[in-house]
Amino acid sequence: MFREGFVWGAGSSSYQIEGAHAQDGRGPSIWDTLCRRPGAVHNGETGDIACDHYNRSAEDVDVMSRIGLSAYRFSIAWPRVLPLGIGKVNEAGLAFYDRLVDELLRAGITPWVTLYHWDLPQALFDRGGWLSPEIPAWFAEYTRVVVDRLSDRVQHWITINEPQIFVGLGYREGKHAPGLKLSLREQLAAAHNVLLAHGRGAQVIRERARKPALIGWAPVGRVDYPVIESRDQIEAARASTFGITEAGFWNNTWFGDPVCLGRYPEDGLKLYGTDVPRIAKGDMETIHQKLDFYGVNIYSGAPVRMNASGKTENVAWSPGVASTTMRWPVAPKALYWGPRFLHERYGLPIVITENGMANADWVSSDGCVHDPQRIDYTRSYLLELARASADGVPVDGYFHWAIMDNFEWAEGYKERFGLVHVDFATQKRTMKDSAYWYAEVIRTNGDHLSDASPFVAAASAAAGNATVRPGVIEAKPGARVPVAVPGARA
Ligand code: IFM
Repeated sequence: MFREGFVWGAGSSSYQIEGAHAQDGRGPSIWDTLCRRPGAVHNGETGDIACDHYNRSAEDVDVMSRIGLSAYRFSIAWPRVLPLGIGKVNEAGLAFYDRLVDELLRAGITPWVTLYHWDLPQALFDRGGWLSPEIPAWFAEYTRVVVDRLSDRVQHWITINEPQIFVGLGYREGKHAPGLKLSLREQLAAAHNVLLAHGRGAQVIRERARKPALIGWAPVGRVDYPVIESRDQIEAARASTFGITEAGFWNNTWFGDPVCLGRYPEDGLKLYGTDVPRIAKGDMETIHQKLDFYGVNIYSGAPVRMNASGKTENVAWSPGVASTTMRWPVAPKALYWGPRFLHERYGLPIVITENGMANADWVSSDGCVHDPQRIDYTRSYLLELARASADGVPVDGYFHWAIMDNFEWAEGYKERFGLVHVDFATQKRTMKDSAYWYAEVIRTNGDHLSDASPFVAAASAAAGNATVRPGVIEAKPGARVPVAVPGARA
């Protein structure tokens, strides 16, 4: 179903789980600032404490080990390492990531490091943030500090997470940090600087990494998929997936084409017109660095159909369609068509860097967290990913979002995405049924997906009935298949 050595992971990001916002010299980020703006975040919640992962990483790695993860994706907090964004390095901050990497490696879990997952140092925002032409150089300096420290052990690097979202929600809609509503011209200038930062970061990793580096990024993937899988309907869905039809950022190609093809897409250039930023000589070469995998975050998708007059239209969801507590429709086919379209356009192996769902989970009276919806969601998405793999798409890995419940940005703590439940009052971790189920999927390299009614078994495993799923709870890190190197296939 999945090739040997497939990477089975889960992910997180620094501001969403670390807490310890003022500990050991960490500087403030734009999210610390936004959280203090009245009305910006649900219930006025903040990431000050979050999952307190900064002080509990050993316990958290232990849980990852029990699930049997072959890889863990986490991000580095730029302001923890460089409190002012550039200049003086905070040794205690770097030492935290040193420890975390060592703990992971000891547990047989491969670290996948994301350099930027939205917590820009406030000091850099005060100097212009993503609008400053200096930010690619700032990002290169930060990357150098991290790579020099961790690349003797870390080989998997993700430069930037979801540029579409942090530029779109942060600089266009004002819902995410830094909470701005700027003109399209300014939004596009910020986006161009993000792309340049990605390129500079990739260059630094390639030049300085002490072990062979595997570099990718993690944009979000908008997926329009065909309801009828005929040749012309597939082409219509592909065109729609890659088209830029509105002056926002909910698209793939404004970001993916420069990174992978070295040019902005024609339809975007036409639509954005005079708002397109000045492209200096050498910019596109900087942005267009060789990547080893195309990471992509996919949660949902949209069914489309070409009508009799040749126009592609969205097919309306039926009333009451299955959806998550974020109200994102459950659309497993996105995990077939997304990877396939992206691989066919960009020619890179695919890694699903995020996929998962928010659910109304709580600790039941039996002490377990029963989340059959998450099991069903993940199972149906993974079956589609397996289909993509069987059809020849080189899919190298899957990272469930998230390893544990965490701070869901403007939604605060009300949306739970984790495989592991976190009681934010006590910091108690409880593996959800889905974590036991995922452990079995990992242990069988996906064969367990063919069990069409895994819910009862997962619940029993959660309740400690080890006879139902022997080996799951006690799964030892050393017993798993070694992590494959994406791209090595060629
Ligand atoms: O929690 C976020 C993550 O930080 C970025 N991708 C989407 C997730 C769910 O909204």
